[in-house]
Amino acid sequence: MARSNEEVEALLREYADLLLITGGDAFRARAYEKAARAIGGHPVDVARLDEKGLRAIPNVGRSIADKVLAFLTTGTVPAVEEARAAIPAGVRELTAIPALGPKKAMLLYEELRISSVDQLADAIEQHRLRDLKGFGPKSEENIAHGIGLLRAAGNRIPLDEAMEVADDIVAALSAVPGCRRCAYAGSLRRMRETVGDVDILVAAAESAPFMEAFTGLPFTAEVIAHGSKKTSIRTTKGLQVDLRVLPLDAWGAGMLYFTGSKAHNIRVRAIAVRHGLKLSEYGLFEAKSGKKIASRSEEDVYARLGMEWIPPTLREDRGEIKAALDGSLPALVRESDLRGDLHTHTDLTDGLEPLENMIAKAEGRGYAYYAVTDHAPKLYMQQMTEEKMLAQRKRLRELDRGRGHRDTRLLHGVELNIDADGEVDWPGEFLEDFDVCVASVHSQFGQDRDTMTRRLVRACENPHVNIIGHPTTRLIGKRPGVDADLDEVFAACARTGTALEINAHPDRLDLSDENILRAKSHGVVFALDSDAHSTRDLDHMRFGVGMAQRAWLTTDDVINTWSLTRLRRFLHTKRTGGGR
Ligand code: DGT
Ligand code: CA
Ligand code: CA
Ligand code: ZN
Repeated sequence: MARSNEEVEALLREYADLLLITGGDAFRARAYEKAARAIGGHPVDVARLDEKGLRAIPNVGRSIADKVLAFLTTGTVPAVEEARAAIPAGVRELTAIPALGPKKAMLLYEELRISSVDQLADAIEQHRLRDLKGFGPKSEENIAHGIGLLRAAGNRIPLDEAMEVADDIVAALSAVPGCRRCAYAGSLRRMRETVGDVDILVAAAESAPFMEAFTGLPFTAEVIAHGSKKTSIRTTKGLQVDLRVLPLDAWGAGMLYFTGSKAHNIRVRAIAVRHGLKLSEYGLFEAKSGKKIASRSEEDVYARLGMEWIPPTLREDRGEIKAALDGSLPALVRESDLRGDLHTHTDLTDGLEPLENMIAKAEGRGYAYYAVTDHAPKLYMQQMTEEKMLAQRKRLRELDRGRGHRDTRLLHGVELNIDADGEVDWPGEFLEDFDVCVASVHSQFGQDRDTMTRRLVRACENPHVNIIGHPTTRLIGKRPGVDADLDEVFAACARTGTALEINAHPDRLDLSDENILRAKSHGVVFALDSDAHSTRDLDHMRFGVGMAQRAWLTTDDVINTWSLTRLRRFLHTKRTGGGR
């Protein structure tokens, strides 16, 4: 399983943070961070590797490999334990606040004995930070804003983390004898971008064996409530999971009820009432006689209310009930509809794996085409040059030529940087030889609304820019989206034939479902991209598909579900001034 890679990644990241907090060598800390990223994205389970195998991972040297081995064999690493002992846990917690680096966190602890987010919020309220060296009224304001963001994310968990836990639990409970059905419901089944708690349903005659198995799971840290109908636990990562066991005959009604959303349920129930019926988690009943009419499957229940079955991603009371009654639900885009990925990286810039690995994985996903879009030079850390780009293109064209006609066609692209004025890295003469150009904001996120709007519109007006990457640049729970008049940007995209990205990385999910809906109303089309930096990241697509479905998108709206011929025509039309 990939879990040990993740554990090692978390450990090395923690160590890097601890090094920085204690004022250690920044270069060394960065080395640990790079190794953490490489191991987190490594396709092979590190628990299966020896010292040599570990050191073959990029950015993993001897001393790091030794620590990883110690961790995998003994569960602890002395150097990490020492660093942990030197710093109160709360100080590291402070570094989770956007706008607060490790050095400042340590200073706050040393000078003011602040070791929790709550204490820090109090200190800001009392203006106790502004007199510290390196702080001022402005930094108080920034940190207060960061605390607000952290708290707004609340205890909600990113979609991918919740999904992983849920998949594991469903697998474990499905193996318990007597299990007739097992699935997750709730906001996770609806693919909301964050999840409050995970809701699992089991259909079985007896509940006790499932409740036992559930509370005995290896990552169950705490049992919150233990009953025969419902049991709740908290995982070691702090996520709450509710398990409900119901009779097989009530499976459909139970799934419908616990999938929600609450607003959807309320509307469905109102329709039941109009038919003289009563709907609960146990089934659909005649109000007068109490006779059961439907309960076994969701399809049955919806059908008896005169509706088509409604995909869970639509169940947000955004018009889906009316559409289901009219028989006009959209044919939602599915992951299997995707014919390619138009935004991916390799180790030529900040990706973790070479071109060949990324392509092999793309083939494995059955793509008809695959674009490599490494970073352009204005992201200075990546040290891109025209020569490197051209060398990559040459290599990619060779690989593409040496292939059969059923293989994935390779496209050479680039991820440009939209600078403060809306210009991009290279002039048109250089850009016109790329198959596809993504352009994204990677700097100066804090520009005022007018400037940011003009900046994005300008990028859309560039005839070589095909796709605006992660359009708002938000990081869920960490960084808000940029301030811009999005309606104006969306209108510019529609006018110029520029696609907007639905970035499927679970930290981004950018555009969000609501913004996709708004953009669609302007007539925009979308590119659903992984923005992969490793082969594993290519599988993030499912989360982007969730957002697209929540926004009612069909294959007509998503350019990378189109045939290569249609896609090329779309890309070409803008360049030749066709617009739309
Ligand atoms: P979350 O956990 O905050 O991400 O969101 P949900 O939607 O998973 O909410 P949760 O876990 O509280 O409840 C799961 C589903 O159960 C919810 O989507 C709809 C249903 N449900 C819960 N409480 C009520 C209620 O009071 N009325 C109705 N109609 N449905 C409810
Ligand atoms: Ca839930
Ligand atoms: Ca729940
Ligand atoms: Zn990218």
